Amino acid sequence: MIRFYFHPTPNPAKVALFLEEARIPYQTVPVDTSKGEQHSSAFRAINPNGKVPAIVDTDGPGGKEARVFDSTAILIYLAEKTSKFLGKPEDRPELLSWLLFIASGLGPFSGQAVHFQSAAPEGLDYAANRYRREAERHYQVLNDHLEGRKYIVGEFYTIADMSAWGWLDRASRVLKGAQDPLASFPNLKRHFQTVDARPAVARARAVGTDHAFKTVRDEEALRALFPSNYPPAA
Ligand SMILES: N[C@@H](CCC(=O)N[C@@H](CS)C(=O)NCC(=O)O)C(=O)O
Repeated sequence: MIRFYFHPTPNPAKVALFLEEARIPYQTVPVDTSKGEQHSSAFRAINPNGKVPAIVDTDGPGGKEARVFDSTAILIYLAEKTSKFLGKPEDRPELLSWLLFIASGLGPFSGQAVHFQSAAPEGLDYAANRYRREAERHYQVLNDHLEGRKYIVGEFYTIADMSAWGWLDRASRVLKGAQDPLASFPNLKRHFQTVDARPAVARARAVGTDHAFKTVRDEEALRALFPSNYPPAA
């Protein structure tokens, strides 16, 4: 059994998609990040970084319980465990390259673009522009790569496609104000639509909908989500 520590945000969404694609049994454990549940000592024992997603596999290597944190690590772990969505062995160098491109580039720059356009105080134009343009640059790199290709790696749908989907789903927030945010990236748009049409996506979108996550951005939420803005008193 997999325990899946979840909040309805892009990085957990990738893992929800994998679990639904692979049809492996799992139990969703809501972590309400706006209430600060990611900072509890019980959750930090599962992810010392205090972020979602994380999983606990009660049947990990050697039959022992294992924790895995960080969406890309979880995707690789589950793909290897199930031998699913890894593509061909000869495409592994490409798979790892694109997974890490998404994990260290497309994802974080998208996240910071959302933060500086929608959460940070007004007037930080330099930061907002930098992250938005870097997100666009990463979109362009992936768009160029997808020319003439259905999927990111080889001929098969892999965890790289799931990983990209998690963040591309938030393109309207990353490129805030754009009517059709992926219109300038036609290969990326086609790729997103291909993945988004999969039946497992609808199931992944339903994960956690039975839980009332906090949506209000009050003082508690701001302190929970952006603790570096509230350094402890010296
Ligand atoms: N590199 C990590 C990033 C995880 C991350 O930033 N998760 C966000 C949700 S998408 C989160 O937990 N935010 C709450 C917080 O930062 O306190 C991953 O890919 O899993």
